[in-house]
Amino acid sequence: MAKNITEKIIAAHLVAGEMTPGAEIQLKIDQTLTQDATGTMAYLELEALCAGMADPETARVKTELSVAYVDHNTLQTGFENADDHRFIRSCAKKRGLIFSRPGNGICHQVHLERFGVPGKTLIGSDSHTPTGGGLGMLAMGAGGLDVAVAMGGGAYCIPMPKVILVRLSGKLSPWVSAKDVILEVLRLLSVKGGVGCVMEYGGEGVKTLSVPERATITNMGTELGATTSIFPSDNTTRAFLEAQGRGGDWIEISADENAQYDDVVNINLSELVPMVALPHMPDNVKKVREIAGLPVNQVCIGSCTNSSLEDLLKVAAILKGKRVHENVSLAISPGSMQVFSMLAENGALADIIAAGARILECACGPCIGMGLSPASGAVSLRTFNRNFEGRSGTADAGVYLVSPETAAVAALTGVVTCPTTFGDPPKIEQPTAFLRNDNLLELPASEEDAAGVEIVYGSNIKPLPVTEALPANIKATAVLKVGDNITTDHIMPAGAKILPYRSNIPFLSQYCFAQCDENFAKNCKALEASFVIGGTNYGQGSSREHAALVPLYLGVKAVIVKSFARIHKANLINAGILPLSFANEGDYDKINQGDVLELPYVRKRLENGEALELLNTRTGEKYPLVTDFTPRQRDILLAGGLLAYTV
Ligand code: MIC
Ligand code: SF4
Repeated sequence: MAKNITEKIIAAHLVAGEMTPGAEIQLKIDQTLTQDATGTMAYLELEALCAGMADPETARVKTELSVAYVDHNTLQTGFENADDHRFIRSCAKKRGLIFSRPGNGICHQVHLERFGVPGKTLIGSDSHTPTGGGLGMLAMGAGGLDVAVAMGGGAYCIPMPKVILVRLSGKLSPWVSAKDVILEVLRLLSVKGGVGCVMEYGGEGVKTLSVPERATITNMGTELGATTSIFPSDNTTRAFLEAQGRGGDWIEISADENAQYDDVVNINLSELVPMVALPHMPDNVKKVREIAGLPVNQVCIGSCTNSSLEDLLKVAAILKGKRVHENVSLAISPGSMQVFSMLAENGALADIIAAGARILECACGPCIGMGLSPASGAVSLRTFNRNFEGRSGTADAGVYLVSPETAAVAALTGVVTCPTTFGDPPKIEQPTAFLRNDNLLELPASEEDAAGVEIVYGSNIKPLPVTEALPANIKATAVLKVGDNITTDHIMPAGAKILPYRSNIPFLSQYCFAQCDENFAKNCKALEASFVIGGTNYGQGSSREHAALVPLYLGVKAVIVKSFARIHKANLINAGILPLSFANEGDYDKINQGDVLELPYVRKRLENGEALELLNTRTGEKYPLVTDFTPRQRDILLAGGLLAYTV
């Protein structure tokens, strides 16, 4: 039978399950990646798994390749980050992973350059892992514990996705770029339009896009809620890998001629114009010209979406010989050491500096609120992928997501400007050979030496929260009721003040849901058990499992919502928190914050595969719940989480 690309890669990695949309499938994982903000937790979990093995001292990762990156917590304002990095480094050395040192770049950019392989599966403890789809990989974001299990050789379980074909025709006009393509897809489909789906790109337009452009699109496919996004692997992919000195990794992958799709979205690249996502959601998309003239205070160029050499060469060409507007602060973070070195070697960096840009290190930086928080009420144009309220570190700043071209032009004019009105577009050449310098990559200890490597824990690393087997009944208070599209940034914020404590759940817990209710942590602590009530697409955004582990620590027993985002639902199950959804969405309206709710006979009902119901003790009403757990998920929940189930 004719297959699309997604089906081909899934079929080649299927360990168990049926390839019917919605049914659970188990996939063999070839590669994993972690970053430091989720990595400390993932390696604590890996260590817990290793402790349960026959010889914990010599246990090694079982994947073809696993890389531990440090790119998020690079502001070392205290000992915490440096200690955590030392811990991750020691785990990498002992367990057989490559360690990418701080300064080497953002995990997704470096992985694309140095490690991604068409046709392979990759999971990463970061939601933008689908960047690898630009090379034709099946690359997915996951919680840290799922990544730890995959490192240990375990399969990765997901619901079999639907596959949506995004058929590209035509060719991008001058000044229009890959970011405008994905912003258009977001405008069409919204931040929940991709839930349960893989976005597979095809059509004649594909060959007009370079690998970094494709990677911009697959990276930000995450904002659709998609399981992942993927491009074919073709001659353009081959040329990119050859230029990276990795031509041997190339294989061709394309969809069969009569491949079937669950849906089709048609995009004519020739018709696109520069686009912008307005505050505070990536799908709040308009044409740049509709907001032209808006004064801009800050421009940030970088992040895993738009920090490739190609992006920054364009930016340098736009800035060359000009001066950043006096009202604008322009900051640029190259995506990797490769990009940074090449900009330096060919003189583009000098053009950027001369124009008045602030150069940041190769890291996530302002994208995750690590510095560069805008002034109060400021307008910040960013080439990033998320503009959630408060994520920049300034609650009332307006963050607008744009292409590097639109960002660079605004940095010069001081107002939002449609770049098509700015004159000749930048012309750049694709390199035929990238500069390769692996000085900041560390190889693991050999198998013989590994036993002698000591794992170094710092005092900021606190034990994982304790879980318990699912009780017979649960009675708890609806401690918080929130609306639609709640992000994991709402549940567990990031930013410079909090990120250093990613391995310290008790400390983090003070900030849980602070943006929605500043008393959340206090209220939870005063209760024995609590529930959170939410709307649709609950838990979208970051893959951080802290958004499950912290509520677990605070005594949240179940999250009851209209619908979930995929990774967060998996993280809740892994943490042993029940993720439940209303069978009738209208029942959401019948619950007030503060109501005492009950899940009667929850354990027995789950064991027997019976439907669950929620009793509201204030009104006596009973609300039926969707109980669509697979037998594996059920067993994990009964055991009190994935660690308890596995070890
Ligand atoms: C993000 O962009 O929100 C992050 C920070 O990269 C997260 C991971 C994290 O919270 O550490 C993500 O996207 O998964
Ligand atoms: Fe880093 Fe931002 Fe990319 Fe997340 S979205 S990995 S914080 S650059």
